[in-house]
Amino acid sequence: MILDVIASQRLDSRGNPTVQVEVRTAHGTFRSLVPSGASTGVHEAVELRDNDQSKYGGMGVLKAVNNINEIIGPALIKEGYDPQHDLKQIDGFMRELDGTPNKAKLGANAILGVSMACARAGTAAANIPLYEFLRRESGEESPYVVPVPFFNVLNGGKHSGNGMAFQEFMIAPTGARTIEEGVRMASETYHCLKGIISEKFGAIYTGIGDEGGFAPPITQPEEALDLLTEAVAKAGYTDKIKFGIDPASSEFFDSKYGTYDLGFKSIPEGESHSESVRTPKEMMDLYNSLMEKYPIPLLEDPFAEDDWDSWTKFCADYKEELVGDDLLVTNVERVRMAESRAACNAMLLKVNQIGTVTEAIDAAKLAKSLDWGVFVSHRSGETTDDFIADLTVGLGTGHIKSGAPCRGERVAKYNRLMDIEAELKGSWKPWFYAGEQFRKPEAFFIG
Ligand code: 2PG
Ligand code: MG
Repeated sequence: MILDVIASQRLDSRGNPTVQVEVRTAHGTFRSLVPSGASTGVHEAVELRDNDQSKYGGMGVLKAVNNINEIIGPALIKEGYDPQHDLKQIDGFMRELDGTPNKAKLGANAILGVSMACARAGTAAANIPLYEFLRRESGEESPYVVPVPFFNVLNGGKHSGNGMAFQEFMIAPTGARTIEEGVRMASETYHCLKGIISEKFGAIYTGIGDEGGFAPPITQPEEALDLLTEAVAKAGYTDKIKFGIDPASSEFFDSKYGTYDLGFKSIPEGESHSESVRTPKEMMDLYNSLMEKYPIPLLEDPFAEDDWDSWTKFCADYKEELVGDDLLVTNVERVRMAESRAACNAMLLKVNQIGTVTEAIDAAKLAKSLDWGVFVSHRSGETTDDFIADLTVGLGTGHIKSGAPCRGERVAKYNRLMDIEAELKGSWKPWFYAGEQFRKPEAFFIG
């Protein structure tokens, strides 16, 4: 039984307000903190902001906080839900209470905070770890999978101030045997990268972007991948660390002309675009040439959220993992649309894109049933809440991205994953580190 629900306004990793929720039951008080994106998809559930310019530049979340304290909390307590068994009903009830298709009335940031805190309350009542609770919620039965972490070590796009259009260049220790080893490999590579950047561009360029990655003065994807190649070699992990890219291309798509502007961060004054405008065909050629030259088993959002034709064309003979983020927004309806158009072969999972834990689980289950990969993700505006680490293990998705191996809100997730791995090691439970099988970890076990 829920005894109390208390929401407060706190800060996220960008220094913007976010929602904190505390749910009290007979088993204790359970807290959640809600993340927030910068390169948000237009089809995402609505994050309610106060728009009161006199406070926090309009970014306050007191409306969402009040919606919890005055509407959601009292209604949930009255219904008498039991978080241990009723998480799906709790989420469904909040959805109905909101009444809009995108949680615009009460705010997805309000609803998600309550949903996450209720999951933790249910976990405590069941006296099991959170990943175990979420595993039960999702009906997962295969062996436990410790995911491959994808570390975003070079930040561009909306996440940094350099001229790089592509948002994320990630390193993935697929050749590690455990996540503990993978984290060490990534951390060592990260420090090698810092040294290389310092040498090439000067120490002033070792400052970091929103997700803890470096943001040196580069503009071309090849420059980024060459830096990564050099850092990986210097650390001694060639062939053991692979790369992932998230251009987050919705951010530089011009829907009027159907083109992509790779110079969108440095458009000359008075102009509407830079000199680096590319057609979808040119983007496809660019991606294909990068794939040929570097080990890149994962590409996310290479095309904009509604540029369906390009997705479909590119996916047709694409062998690696093609992840839909803005395209799918963790929404079962968008996943079905993408399936019918054969637009991608993996789903990015961000809990705040859809706004409840059980809807995110449903989207992951649907994606898995289509034989797609599922890639769990943080947001660029994060908190120290490590919920998604447990979610990844609970769902057995095989991979997660949580930024660089640096900054408290990023490493909170990696540290929690190492705790989970240590716990699994000391248990009777069958488990493995996803490694090269991060796309479809079940295949590892089936053989
Ligand atoms: C993304 C994310 C997370 P944001 O595009 O995948 O890395 O960025 O949270 O800004 O949408
Ligand atoms: Mg993305």
